Amino acid sequence: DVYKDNLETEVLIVGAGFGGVYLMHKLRDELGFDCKIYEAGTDLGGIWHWNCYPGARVDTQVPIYEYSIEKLWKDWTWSEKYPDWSELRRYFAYVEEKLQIKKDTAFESRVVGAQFNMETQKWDVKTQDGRTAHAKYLINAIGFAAKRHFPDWEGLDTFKGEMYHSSFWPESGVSTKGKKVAVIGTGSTGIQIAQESAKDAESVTVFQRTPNLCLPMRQRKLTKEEQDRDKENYRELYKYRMTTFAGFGYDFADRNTFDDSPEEREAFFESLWEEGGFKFWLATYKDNLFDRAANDEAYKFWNKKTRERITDPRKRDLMAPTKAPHPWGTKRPSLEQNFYEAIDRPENDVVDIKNNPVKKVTEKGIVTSDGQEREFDIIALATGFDSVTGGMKNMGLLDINGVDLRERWADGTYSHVGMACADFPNMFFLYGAQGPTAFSNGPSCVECQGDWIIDALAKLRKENISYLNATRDAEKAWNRKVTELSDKTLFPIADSWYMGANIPGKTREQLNFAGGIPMYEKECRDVLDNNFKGFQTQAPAAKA
Ligand code: NA7
Repeated sequence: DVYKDNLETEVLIVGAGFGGVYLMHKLRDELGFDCKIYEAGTDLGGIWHWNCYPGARVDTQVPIYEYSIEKLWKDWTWSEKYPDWSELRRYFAYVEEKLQIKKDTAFESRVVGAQFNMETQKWDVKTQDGRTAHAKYLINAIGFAAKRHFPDWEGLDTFKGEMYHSSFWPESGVSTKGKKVAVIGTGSTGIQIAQESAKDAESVTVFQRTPNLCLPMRQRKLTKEEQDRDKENYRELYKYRMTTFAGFGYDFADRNTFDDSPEEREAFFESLWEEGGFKFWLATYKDNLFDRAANDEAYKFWNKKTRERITDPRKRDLMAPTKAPHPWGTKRPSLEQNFYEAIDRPENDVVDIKNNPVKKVTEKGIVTSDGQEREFDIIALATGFDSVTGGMKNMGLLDINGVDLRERWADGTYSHVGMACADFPNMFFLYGAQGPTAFSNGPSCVECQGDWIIDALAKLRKENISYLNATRDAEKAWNRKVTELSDKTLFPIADSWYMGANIPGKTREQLNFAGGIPMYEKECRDVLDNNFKGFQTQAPAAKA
């Protein structure tokens, strides 16, 4: 019984999203490990279990955004190129049908504490409702958005209308029909909520601190016939996916911005724009994220294309300012469908809370610093997450000396290859700090890191190694590598969650590996091929 107190297991995985389900399947079904999952929610799906706000959908196209496991893609058919949350939940139900993950998963089991016990050589793990588990290996597969972020505005809890954080949207749905809707934040989530609500709301008001430099999604229906035909190439496609920088179905062009004449450049940008999705970001000139002058060309193109779509001059200057708020693509662009046209309509609005910040929330609505009160029926908080590190810092992980990871990472983030931490022996994590996380397609990233963890466990078993602990030196070296890679790019210029700059007081540093999936994979393989380079493989007691 996976819910019992004092659960004993070889591997305990925390989280049943893309990462946790992949690990469970491979470790249990292919390698014969005894595996259990603790999941805080009530179903599989990770972020797609939590996300059900209006318009929630993935902005990476299928079949790139799915498992490469053949028995999962063979007979599965999507209805749209960019599926919404309900279809992604159906996909996870199908995954369950094929893989039977749930029989080894304890839901409503939020981990609130864990420490490696040097005597038993096992992890002791505690859940919020007081159960314990003991496992030789602990794997955190909690995603990069496990800790919500709320604004610290005065009066936030006095609002009498409906107010929800995007990842805590009521399952039963919230009707926006005929309502006055406020959307706080312009990340991917805020853009999706705003454009969806604008279909039937009386008005939608977007509170914008930084404009999102959105790209056209070019959503379309997919037929079964075309998918069946394309499936002949899926094996090749999934192999190719791992050779690209971001684990996508395409990669950067092999030339720089100024290798092309202005006319060629315009035509190239135009073709990427027409194809839609992230092409303008991830299939563009290879110097786009490295060279400011090159990047300015991309911004100019984006700016011209977007300004054309907004007729109201004030809204145009706010949502698509002539001067770039940050280098193009250094904050995550959202894929939109008709966002600009929707907000341009007279009943809708955008409020500049960079220059006119929110002063307080009242029973009726939101007051900005200029004293104006706007009244709303619904406030959607699309203010994001303490991304990448917040989740793991919030689960009571203690190192072998009793120090909480929260303190270990207080002034900077340290890991070995973005999957292990010093003095957290036999613990791994994926889709988190210092991995390719934010710069890659989720399923590609978890398969790349998951395969490494799986191979590491198999090697430990084969070589009879019972204790694996990253060294502090290895962590320092990895931190340096992550920083150096990022410093060559334009990413550090922007105040983004990539840089930890979205949370007040959080250390500003690059939280993601910016070298791309192939380079990352090579670094990680090097560790395995060289006898766990950067790890101690004997417990201190055993040494004595
Ligand atoms: P994001 O991308 O972190 O966006 C959060 C937005 O909320 C962003 O526009 C922030 O403005 C804004 N924000 C955050 N705190 C405040 C306060 N206190 N006041 C005003 N505005 C605020 O989160 P999402 O949920 O949209 O997306 C998360 C990821 O999930 C996304 O990138 C995809 O990978 C999927 P800012 O830009 O910092 O000025």
